[in-house]
Amino acid sequence: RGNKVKRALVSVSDKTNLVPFVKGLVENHYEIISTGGTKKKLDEAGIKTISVEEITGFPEILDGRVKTLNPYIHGGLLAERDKPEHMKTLEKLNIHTIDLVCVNLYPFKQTIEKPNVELADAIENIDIGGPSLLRAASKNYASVTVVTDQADYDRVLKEITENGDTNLKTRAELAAKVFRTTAAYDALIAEYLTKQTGLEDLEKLTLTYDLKQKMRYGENSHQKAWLYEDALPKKFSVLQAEQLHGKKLSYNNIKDADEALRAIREFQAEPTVVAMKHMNPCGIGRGKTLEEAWDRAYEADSISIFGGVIALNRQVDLATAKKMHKIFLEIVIAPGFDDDALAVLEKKKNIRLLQLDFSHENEPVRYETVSVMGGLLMQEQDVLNENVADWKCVTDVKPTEQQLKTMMFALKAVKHTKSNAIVVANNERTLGVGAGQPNRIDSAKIAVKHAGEAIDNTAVMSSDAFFPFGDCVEYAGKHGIKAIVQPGGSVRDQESIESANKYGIAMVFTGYRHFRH
Ligand code: 93A
Repeated sequence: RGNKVKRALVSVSDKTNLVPFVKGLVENHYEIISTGGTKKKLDEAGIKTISVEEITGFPEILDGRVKTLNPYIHGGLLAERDKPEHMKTLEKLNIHTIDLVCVNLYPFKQTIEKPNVELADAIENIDIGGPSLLRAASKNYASVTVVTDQADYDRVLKEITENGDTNLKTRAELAAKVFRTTAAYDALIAEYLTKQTGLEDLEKLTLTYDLKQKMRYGENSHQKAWLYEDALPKKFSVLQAEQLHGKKLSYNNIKDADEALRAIREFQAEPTVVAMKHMNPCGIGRGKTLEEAWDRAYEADSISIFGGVIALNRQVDLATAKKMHKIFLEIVIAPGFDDDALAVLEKKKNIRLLQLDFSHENEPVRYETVSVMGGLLMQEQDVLNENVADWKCVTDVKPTEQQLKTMMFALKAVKHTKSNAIVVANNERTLGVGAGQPNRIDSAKIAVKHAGEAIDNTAVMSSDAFFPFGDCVEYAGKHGIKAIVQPGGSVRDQESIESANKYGIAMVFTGYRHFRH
């Protein structure tokens, strides 16, 4: 392949583990070409190198913006070794083939992650020459070995040492990795610059995610699964939680814990506990203390909470920990744990204990995506903050202050329940949660039935969407519900209003639907 003397071009921003790798190449009789900083580093390690200028006969110009962008370099990379015309051209122009490229790129991500980064700094860290080297070498992987990941240094060196060269399969794999790397690199630049200009309705969506964990399995044990994290991680995320105890999170754990976090951040003013089960809250309780909030979340559904994912919005104390310890829980996630509380909870081998900085709970996470077969849906998150002052009472009886407060609580709960969602709650906790029924009346029946004897004149009902008929209100009235909060907007709203008036129910319309499918 090409000239007899093998050449490697080395130009790296991150110089970790570089020296032993290049030493190995030299031992295998490679000549090394390198750029400014890389050459300096190799010189210091006593490795003889050729500067790019010596190859190109052209100096590095424009503060290094143009270093390796030159036909003496790119000709040596791109020439097809088995095409006589290509090789004749190289010979005629005195261009030497390059057999290996080792490049990693300007640290664009690290630059934009710096707080208050200047646009000029970000732009200077857009690497142009590096991706060009990588892409040229990758395109010609038939003959050229390309290394961009330090994790591949050993593997490449081993093959060269043992066989005199890398094998074709390895080169193909490395080339594919390069295109993933440069694609993600460009995607992040695109995201950053798009944010600067604030455009929506983009004709291309370029999201970039990094592998965080290969999961043991997906939703079921026969499904393979992977966890990817935003290239620019968000702080209020289960992916950023510190795991203090227990086995690795499973695929379902991550979904449930995420849902629990989405719900818990709705309740910031008071100590609150959310118990999430299969993506629905089975109990939400609040109180003057965390322990009281736990008692209430537990009491809300003391059976379903088994195997639940618990999110608490205050540091877990001993009293609360002792109570949680009594039952089987999958995950406890909280802003912190007192030492003695942790010691109690840690007695169970399998419980997963996660600590997360709640100071970022209002961090805007604007968009969310779900996959459909053959595509992706994207939307803004439902982070709408309802305001009691905007609600409209539509019944003869007006809600009391206390009822309005309870309605808000019940509304926040129903927002995180799968549609069709109906919640019955008092001011302390959920009493019944009706989730995911294709018919709203069935969700209402489940919620009311579950609340049962606990329904007194403080109980309210919330609905994530309007009532299509009068039947839900009728049913609520028959079972003693005294206040209802719902979006309104059905052509048959009047039926519901009449039922409410018949039972002396105070009903408000919020004007906002909160489907969660
Ligand atoms: O400024 S560049 O876009 N122009 C170039 O021609 C060029 N050639 C290599 N950046 C360029 N590089 C990058 O320089 C490499 O991708 C690498 O990240 C960095 C190594 O520079 P140094 O050897 O001076 O530390």
